[in-house]
Amino acid sequence: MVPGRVSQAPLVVVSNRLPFILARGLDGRLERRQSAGGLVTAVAPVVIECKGTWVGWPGTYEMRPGEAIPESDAGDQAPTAGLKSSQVVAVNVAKDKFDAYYNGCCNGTFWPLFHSMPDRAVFKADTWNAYCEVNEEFAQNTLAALRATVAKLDAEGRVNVAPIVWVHDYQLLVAAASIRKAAEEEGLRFRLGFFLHIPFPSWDIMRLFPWDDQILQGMLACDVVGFHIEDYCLNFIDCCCRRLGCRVDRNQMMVELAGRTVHVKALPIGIPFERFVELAESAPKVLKTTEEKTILGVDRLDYTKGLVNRILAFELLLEKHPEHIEKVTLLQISVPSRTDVREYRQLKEEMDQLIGRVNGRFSRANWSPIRYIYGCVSQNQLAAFYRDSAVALVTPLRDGMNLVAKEYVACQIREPGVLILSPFAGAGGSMHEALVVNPYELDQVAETIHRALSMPLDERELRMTQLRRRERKNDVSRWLESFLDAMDGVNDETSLVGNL
Ligand code: ADQ
Repeated sequence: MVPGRVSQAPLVVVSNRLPFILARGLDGRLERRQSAGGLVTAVAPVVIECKGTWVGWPGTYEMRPGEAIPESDAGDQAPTAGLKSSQVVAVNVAKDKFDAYYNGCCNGTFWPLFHSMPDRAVFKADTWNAYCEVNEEFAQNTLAALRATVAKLDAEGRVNVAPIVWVHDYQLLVAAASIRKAAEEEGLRFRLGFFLHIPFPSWDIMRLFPWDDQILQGMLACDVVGFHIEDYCLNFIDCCCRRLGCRVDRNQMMVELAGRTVHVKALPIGIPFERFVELAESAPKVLKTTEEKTILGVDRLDYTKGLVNRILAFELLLEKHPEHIEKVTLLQISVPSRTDVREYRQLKEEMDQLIGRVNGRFSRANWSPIRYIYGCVSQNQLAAFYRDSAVALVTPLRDGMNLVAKEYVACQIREPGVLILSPFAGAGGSMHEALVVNPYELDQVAETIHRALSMPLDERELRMTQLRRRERKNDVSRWLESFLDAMDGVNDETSLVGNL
């Protein structure tokens, strides 16, 4: 929560998905189903308190025109329980169009491109058109919410308060352009912010996308554009300069377009740290109490997470250091993701085969090297896995931030384990006390696991204490506060004009 300020300006949050999923129950009525995640946990209470609105896709194609969003059930414990149906706007899109937008453009084009894997990206005019159309539908729904918000503020006599519209992530890169244009024409008061949860690539990668100028213009329609780390900010500023010819200030991180100044901010996301500590304190043991050590991996099953390399590196460890056989297990927990997309189904098959091969090669009568859970685990179980694992392997090939690294650290409440982290995750830039390892260098990964498994307690404690201190301080509430601070700075007189 961000005390003392949330009542000042209502927030209109716009994200691809609503903070809960709607589904039809057995009685045919729509019901809310909880969807977990740090973002929802942090942002929903603020939207509730400032009487704001959440605009997003409801997770179903079955909503009938005009059908009401259900209120939450009595006794609902979810962070969204206090979010009234009047505070929720469901963006309904026909299945074919949504499929072209979401599976086609968002996950087939932008996901790989923004993770600097252009060979996996598909560039197609029809999925891009669907993307623009769906963004336009989000924009129109957001405008309706903004009009209602301004009218309410006027009725309350709060005529100086400008609502904050906060657009999230790579699914909605161009929505802000329509929101600004219409809102300005109608004379609505508003401030417009954007946050990208994935990396922003260099100009060399971005320029491969045939309509890159529209992406940049869409993002520049905001007053504040936020990224996890400074590298992504600088990539964005560079693209604006080279593609659109904008005047930019790399020190102040500002971009000027058509006389308007856009503030570019590094706003590293955190986790609800204390919640993970509480979970770790109360969660019952889930791992066997033996001498065996567990190395843990927790990821969505996604090719950016470096899962194949991770298994190969673990195989190499067993080959080069057979003393770990029967002493160490790799527990890989992979939540199914984007199973409608071919590449994700192929990755699932590749993982199944690879894990089968390694287990076939090294298993003994009472021990297998890899335990593999393909599914979601509860927050309680997750906290126990984190707490009781000797090593966490967080080795993405590229990742905007990576929350798993932070959650692992939060759960180290007893004898601390060791975090092994890729420098290609946003988190790699600040979690300095982790063992940093290049996931492409398999030998090095294997040696680093070996080092982690034999690290003395005092070194583990020293590293973990510092990691925990930093993550506790920079938790998700602080991220939210920094974003709201940045939005409050929008009305300052700072401008690029005269600064260059
Ligand atoms: P993701 O790519 O989804 O997020 P990440 O940051 O690691 O990646 O978050 C995953 C979340 O899912 C974690 O909170 C984790 O606990 C949970 N999770 C993963 N596997 C699970 C399982 N099997 N069961 C239960 N829970 C599981 C995107 C970007 C990231 C960025 C975040 C937030 O890709 O780089 O850090 O958004 O901005």
